[in-house]
Amino acid sequence: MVQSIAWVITMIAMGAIALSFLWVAVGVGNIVEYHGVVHQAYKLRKLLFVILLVVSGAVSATTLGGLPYTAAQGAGFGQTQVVDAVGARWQWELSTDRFVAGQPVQFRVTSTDVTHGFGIYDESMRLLAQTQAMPGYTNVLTYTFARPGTYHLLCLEYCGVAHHGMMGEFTVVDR
Ligand SMILES: [Cu+2]
Repeated sequence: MVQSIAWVITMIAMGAIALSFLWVAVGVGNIVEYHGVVHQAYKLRKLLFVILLVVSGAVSATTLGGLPYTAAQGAGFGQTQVVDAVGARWQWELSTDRFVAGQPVQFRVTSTDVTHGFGIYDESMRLLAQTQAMPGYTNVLTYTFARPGTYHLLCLEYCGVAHHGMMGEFTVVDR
């Protein structure tokens, strides 16, 4: 749903840019007085700047709350399940691979060699959450699985020849 809205907005914006290029291309032969054009352009620029401020301010204010970070922190029901997740070429190692649905899981993600991308996917291979697995550093990612099932881990950062095979999985059970 959000993706299709973003798609439509992108297409409209790209259409507007294409039209403005077309407008410039068509009018390329017209010779006009410089000062008049500059004055008009500056006025238009001010107007566009105000529109940009209003639109981006409104979009930021209404969408920032939808970031997964906020959701993860707010999902404080039940006991947090803590798991160490270690990436190493080319596999994932989890200290636990069984979690309870509806209770937050705190992934403590790191790597033993190079930087990997720790991506959590559901059964239909939809990306749910991700963070980086970095050597010498632990990233904490909290996610609450709403439904029981088998979830998949994929590496999201190219890490060598067998990167595509760097997969893992875990199970979420009903409480
Ligand atoms: Cu990789």
